[in-house]
Formats: sequence, C-alpha cells, structure tokens
Amino acid sequence: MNKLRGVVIAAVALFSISLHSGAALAQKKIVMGFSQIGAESEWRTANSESIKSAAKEAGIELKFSDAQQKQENQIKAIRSFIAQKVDVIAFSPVVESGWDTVLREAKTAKIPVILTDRAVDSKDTTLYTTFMGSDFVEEGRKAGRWLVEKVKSQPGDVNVVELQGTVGSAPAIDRKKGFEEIIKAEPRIKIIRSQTGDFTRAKGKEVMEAFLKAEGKKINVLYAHNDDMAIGAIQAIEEAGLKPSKDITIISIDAVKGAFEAMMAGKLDVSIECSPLLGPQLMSAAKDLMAGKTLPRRIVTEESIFPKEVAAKEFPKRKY
Ligand code: GYE
Repeated sequence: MNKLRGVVIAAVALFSISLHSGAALAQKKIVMGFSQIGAESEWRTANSESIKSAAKEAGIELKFSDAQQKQENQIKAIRSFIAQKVDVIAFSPVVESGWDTVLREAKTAKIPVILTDRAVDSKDTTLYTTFMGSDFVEEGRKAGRWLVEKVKSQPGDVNVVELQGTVGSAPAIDRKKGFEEIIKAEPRIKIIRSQTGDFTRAKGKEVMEAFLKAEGKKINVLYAHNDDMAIGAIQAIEEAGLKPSKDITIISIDAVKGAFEAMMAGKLDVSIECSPLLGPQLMSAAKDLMAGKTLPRRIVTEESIFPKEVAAKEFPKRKY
C-alpha cells in the first residue's frame, strides 16, 4: 500500500514538474528584430502594417526599425539586434549587395536571418535561412507579355519609357530583366529612355517630366516598376496636356489601391500584382525555426495581374 502511494506521489510530482516547465517554455516569447527599408510607397506601408499586426497576432515581440531607404541604417539596425541577442532577425534589403559582413556577424552570434521581400546577392547562401517574397523577374515578364499582346494588332514602332525602382535593388534589377526578356521577341518595342524614380511618387513625376521634355509625343508606353511612380507620372502627363492611358499606355506593378483608383478613372492600363502581405508567413516561419524545423530555402508569393477592365469589380476585395 505504502509502495503504491509512493509511486502515485512520484508520478503526480513528475507530471506537475513537466507541466510547469511546459508553461515556462510556452511563456518564452520569441523576439524578432525587423529592419524595414522605409516608407517609400503604398506597398511598403502595407507591408509594415502586415508585419506589425501579424507579430501581435502570433505573440511575437517585434523590434521594428525603419531605415529611411538607407543601407547604412539597416546595417546599424541589424548590429543592434545582434547586440540585443534577439532570437531571429528578418529584413528587407534595400539593395542586393554589401551585406556579407553584417550577415556573417549574425551567423557568428548564431542568430538566424530571414530575408523578406527582396533578395541579396551573397555567394554564401548559408548567411540566411530563407528568402520569402515575390518572383520579380516573372512580374517583369507579365508586364512584357501584356504589352506584346496589346500591340499585336497595332502597326509601327512602340516607344517605351521606363521608370526603374531603386538603383541596385532586387525588384528594379529583376523587373527590368523580365520585361526585356519578353519584348526582345517583338523588335518594334523599344525602350527609348530608362531612369530610376526610386519607387516614389515625387521622383516618378519628376523623371516623367524630363522624359516628356526630351521625347514628347514620341512616347507610346510607360513601364513603371511600381504603382507610386506611375501615379506620379500620370500627374506629369496630365500637366503636359496629354491623356494618360489614351495618349500613353501605362503599365505598372504592385496593384495597390491607388492603382485601382487610377484604373477606375481610366488613367492606368494594367497593374501586375505584388503582394506586400508577408507578415503572417514571416511569423509562422519564425515559429517553425524556433521549433527546430528546417525552412524551405525559397518561399514564393502567389500573385495575379489586373487590367483596368476588371478594376471596379476587384477593388472592393483588395486588402492593400
Ligand atoms: O514593388 C515597391 C516598393 O520591394 C516589392 O518596393 C518591393 C517594392 C515594391 O517600394 O512599391
């Protein structure tokens, strides 16, 4: 009898110890340091919002830092996350190159790094665990395919001006590459001017003004690497006395609400979707990592394409 009692007491004690340590484990919050590029576009604002709300929902403590479009600020932020011994570092690199040193520091400190939205060009791929985000080359191809299809029945040259994203950034490099790859098959389509508008409305407007001054009515198409630059350019086109979408066909990327509004007003022809809603995916990847799971090296975001004909129908469904 006594022996049985002893066994029962021991079992209860063991059970309560394991319960306690389980609770302690469950209570340990994951701490994530996130270095954001800035607030240059509607896309970026939606992306920051998605990350902040997903962290809250997932019970992850988020240290969020805004780099105001400067790589040096991102490097500083990552170093401070390392010093604070966060559990995981995530960041959206403003440009592709120049990250190896700081990523090596994170690796030495045994802090895993997740790339979100934009890629880096590091040769050593052990410097980050995964890259989650869109296929920017494919977005450029989609833009190119749409244009090739559109001009099929129109004779003559098609002169394109291109507003590039931030110099050296993954989306600017890849969206240019994908677009050029497709239009090569149609020699009538020529890029006559190409310059950066840094993904902002103000710069998009400014550069479009310069394009219009230099090329005037020769311009048939504007290809903008994001909606914000296209929206800025639309203003420049109107101020020059031309009609956006009628005198100049306009193609852009992101499919943010501002683009839908422009399409519904008949001023933008098509926007290729690039989803900024990466927050939930990022938080679940962080949890998986902390639980010892191996992440896939590449997590690709699924996206669509919206011509202006469907804008009014799709608009109420848009989340960003
Ligand atoms: O297209 C643009 C933003 O990296 C995909 O950055 C992102 C791009 C997006 O500023 O609007």
